[in-house]
Amino acid sequence: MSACSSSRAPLILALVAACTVADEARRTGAAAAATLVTLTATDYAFEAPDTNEAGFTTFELVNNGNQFHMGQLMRLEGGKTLDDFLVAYNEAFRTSGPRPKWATRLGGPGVADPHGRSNATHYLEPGNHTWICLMNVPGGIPHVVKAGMAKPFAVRPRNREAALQTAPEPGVIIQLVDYGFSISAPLTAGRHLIRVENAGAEPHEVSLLKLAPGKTMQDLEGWMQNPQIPPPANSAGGVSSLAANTEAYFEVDLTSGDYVLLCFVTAPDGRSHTEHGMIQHIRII
Ligand SMILES: [Cu+2]
Repeated sequence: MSACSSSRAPLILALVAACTVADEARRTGAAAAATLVTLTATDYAFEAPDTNEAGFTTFELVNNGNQFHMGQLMRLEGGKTLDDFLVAYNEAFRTSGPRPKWATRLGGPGVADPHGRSNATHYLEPGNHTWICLMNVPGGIPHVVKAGMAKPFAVRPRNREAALQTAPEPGVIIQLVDYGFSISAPLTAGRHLIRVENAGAEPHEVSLLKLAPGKTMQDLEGWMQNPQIPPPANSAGGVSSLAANTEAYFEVDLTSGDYVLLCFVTAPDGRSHTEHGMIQHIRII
C-alpha cells in the first residue's frame, strides 16, 4: 500500500505533505531526500542500525574516535556472514592472498578526521552487508584486522519505484579510471553533490584532502612515505573503494585552497594506485 492510499485519519495531513513532495519530485525531476542513517565510529568499533530498507540511503560517518576512520561498505553474496568475512579477510591479509570474491566493495563514507565527519549515498539492494574500517595509518594494519572493526547489517526489500524517487541529482561527476580521475566540470567553492563512478577495471576510491595552509604536494608525499608524522592535510570526505561499474555520491563543502584527490587502493602489482598516478591536485578559488 502506498502512503497516498492510507486511510488512517491522524496521518492524513502529514501524508498530504509527503505526497506533495513526492509528486513534485516526479513532476520536476527534483529528488526527494534519500534516507539518512548515522554510522558512528569509535576506536575501534562501529555503531549503526542492524537493518536498512532498500533504496537510496545517505550514510553520515560520525567519527568519535581519536584516530582516522572510514566506512567501507561491503556486500556479502551467497548468504555469507560477517564471521565468514573476517576469517577470509584476515587470512587474505596475513598471506597477501586474494580477497574473498563473494564480498563486493560498494563504497561508503571516506576517511573522516578524528572527531570529524564524512558522508556517502548509495542505492542499497536487499541482502547481507557489512561495514569495515580499512584505515591503516599509522602502523599499516587495517582496523578490521587489528581490532575487528566491523558491523554487519541486512537490507530489506522495498518497492523499487518508490525507492528510485529519491535518486540524488549530482552537479559534478568524478569518473575513476585505471589510474586517474576525470572530473566533469571544474569544482568551485561551495557545496557540491558529486557522483562517483568507477569506470575502471579495478576497484577505486576517491579520497579528498585539503592541504593545510602553507603545505605542498611534496609535504603530502613525504607524509605518505612516513605516516607516523602529523598529516599536512585534513580529510574533506570522499567515497571508499567501489568495485568496477558501481557508483556512489558524496556531498562536500569546498572552501578556497589546495585540495588533492587520491586513491589508496592497492593494484595487482602490490603498489598503491597513488604510485600509479591516482593523485591529482586541484585549486579551489
Ligand atoms: Cu584507484
